[in-house]
Amino acid sequence: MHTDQVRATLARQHIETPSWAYGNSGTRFKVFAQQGIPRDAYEKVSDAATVHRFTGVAPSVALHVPWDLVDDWGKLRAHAEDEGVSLGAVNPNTFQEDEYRLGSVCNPDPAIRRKALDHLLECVEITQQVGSKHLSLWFADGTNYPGQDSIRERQDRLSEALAATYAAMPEDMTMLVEYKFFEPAFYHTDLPDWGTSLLHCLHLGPQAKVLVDTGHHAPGTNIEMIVTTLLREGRLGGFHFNSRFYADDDLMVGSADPFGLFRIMFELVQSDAVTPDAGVAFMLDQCHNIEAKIPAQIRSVMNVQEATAKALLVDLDALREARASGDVLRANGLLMDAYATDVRPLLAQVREDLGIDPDPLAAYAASGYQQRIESERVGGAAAGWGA
Ligand code: PSV
Ligand code: MN
Ligand code: MN
Repeated sequence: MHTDQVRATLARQHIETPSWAYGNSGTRFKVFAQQGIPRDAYEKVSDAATVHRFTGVAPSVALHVPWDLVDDWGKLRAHAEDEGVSLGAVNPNTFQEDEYRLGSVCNPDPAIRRKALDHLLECVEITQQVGSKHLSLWFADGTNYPGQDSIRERQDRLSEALAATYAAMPEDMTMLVEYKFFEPAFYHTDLPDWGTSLLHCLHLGPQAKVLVDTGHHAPGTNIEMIVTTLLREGRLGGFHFNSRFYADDDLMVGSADPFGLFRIMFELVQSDAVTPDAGVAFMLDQCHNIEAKIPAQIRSVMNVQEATAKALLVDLDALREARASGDVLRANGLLMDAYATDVRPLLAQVREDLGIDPDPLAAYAASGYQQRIESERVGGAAAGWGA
């Protein structure tokens, strides 16, 4: 692609940040409190808007309910608009109450399943009230021991809950169905992989799509293969970007395996799916346990941009020729050449095109925002986990 086109494409990218990245977080060993942490959903939205102001490509923020519960969703929406962002995917939470010990929508107890379904239906309403088009589902359901429950009946229960939720959605809403191969359940997870998610989505209808969280695969999984398979079926709903070394680490995307991120982006480029019009939602799903949160989100957005820029620079015409002639080394070399390109000057130009500072991290550091929130906000909230 010509550099001008690459610049224009990068300027149109849309990377959504998660409200939970701005709250205090940690591991099951310790939640570390930082200074200046948002005290409510309004302040989380303000922090997300700050990330957008310095990157130019993060114009929406995902919500988690009830972590982000407010009295008036319209008011939160207006606040977001005032801050120059919109409210994005709504993530229901069916994993943090005692009743959910044996699962939520797959629980053997019909009353608990009903409670979980009611929450999903409430979130369909909230999604409309906040002006979002994405309901994003992840379930902590599964079992710890063989024999604990019927895997098959749990699939039936899951299918029933998804169908009832889907039926309540307006036509312009997309249900994103996320999978994860383990944790918090350790023997089996009810939605462990893309295939199971896809089967449920196919059963539901065209408004149900698979969400690929890059941290939710076994080591060595070829994620870009999954991405392309779903793109071919028109069922790739979006991403939760993050990095992992060992488990669901939720580290900054592009930190552990920038080449893996590039390979995913290259598949998206070949399917023309990196800009919002392609209907694939780019979202971050990260927690910053020990690093400063707003700069970490800015860095993550930049990492996604860098991987995208490199993928856009692959010479597709030359690649087609190399592939057709069976020139394996040249084909691979074309990819590696693009990957080895320093795209930071190009991205600095993109930022100038967008009218923002070419160095987002330095500009944020110089802005005084961090000092202001640290002096103004006392008693910031935990992101949700370990609260
Ligand atoms: C838990 O694994 C998780 O990280 C999932 O990826 C969800 O998307 C996220 O939490 C928010 O519920
Ligand atoms: Mn996720
Ligand atoms: Mn996760």
